[in-house]
Amino acid sequence: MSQTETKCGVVAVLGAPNSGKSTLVNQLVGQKVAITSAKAQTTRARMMGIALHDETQMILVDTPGIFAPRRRLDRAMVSAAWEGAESADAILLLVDPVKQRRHELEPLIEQIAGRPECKILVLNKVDVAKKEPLLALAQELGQKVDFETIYFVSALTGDGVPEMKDALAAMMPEGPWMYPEDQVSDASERLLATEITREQLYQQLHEELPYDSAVRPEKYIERKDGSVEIHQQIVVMRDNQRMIVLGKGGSRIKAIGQAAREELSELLGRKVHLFLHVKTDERWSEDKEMFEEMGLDWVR
Ligand SMILES: Nc1nc2c(ncn2[C@@H]2O[C@H](COP(=O)(O)OP(=O)(O)OP(=O)(O)O)[C@@H](O)[C@H]2O)c(=O)[nH]1
Ligand SMILES: [Mg+2]
Repeated sequence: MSQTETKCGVVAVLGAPNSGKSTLVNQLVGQKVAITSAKAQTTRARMMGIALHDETQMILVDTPGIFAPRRRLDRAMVSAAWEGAESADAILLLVDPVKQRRHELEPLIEQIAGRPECKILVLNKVDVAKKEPLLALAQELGQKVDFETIYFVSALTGDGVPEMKDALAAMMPEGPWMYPEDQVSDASERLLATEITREQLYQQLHEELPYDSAVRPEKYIERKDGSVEIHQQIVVMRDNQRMIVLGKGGSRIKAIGQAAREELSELLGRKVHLFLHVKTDERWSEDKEMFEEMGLDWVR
């Protein structure tokens, strides 16, 4: 294909925590590239999913949900989200019409209203939302921000997503593709592997534990038989959290490891040997090196 025929652009996905941004990015890419969970603040760093549509390549920037930051980690997450929007060809503002999360949505709307990029409102989760309040919400938000268009979708079921993808592709500028045709994300396998383990922490642990933990890559060894041996460290803040992650007789860490290993070997298409170690480090969320490893800037 000659360069003049191809199109390539950047679509930033912004929204309050838990609005379904990562689910939508996975749906647009057509496979899982970002982890999701029922708990808010799952995505920590900006991540790119790459979607193709005929001659168009769309770089979808999945961002951490925007909320009022308290810890340094929160501030870095929110700053990463805004950076993701910088000079995008389109910004999708994703809203969960049921939960809405007004305290987070309102300030976000205010900031987005003043941005120069093309803005699109996406009301997500239509599979669980009632129609009338949905339309009222669309109208209300449409008065606050100059949206180019409004879409009603379900990122989970895929309802309305192909139509939206068509329209987004049509908006992308002409230009050469930025990534090879078969690349689906900007994350390495090594990084994806730590994210898959972190997804299990969100699924299997409660209260503050997922927020107080991080997963670091240690070793990634290609074995001669085609399988891969992965060692990771789960870092928590306190010793009692370490005990919870381990579980009775190591039962919890075993379940986390098993679920992560199964998912990973499916995603990577080969056998995975996963070794998890749990470490207590009360200062990890104030550690510059950890931030860089996670793909976050060290913000004040
Ligand atoms: N019913 C329904 N649930 C959805 C839909 N889209 C996402 N969800 C659910 O909403 C929850 C949050 O989804 P995520 O994709 O992790 O949300 P996010 O916006 O990336 O969240 P953060 O990364 O924490 O900011 C998960 O439990 C998803 O399964 C949808 O269209 N319908
Ligand atoms: Mg997310």
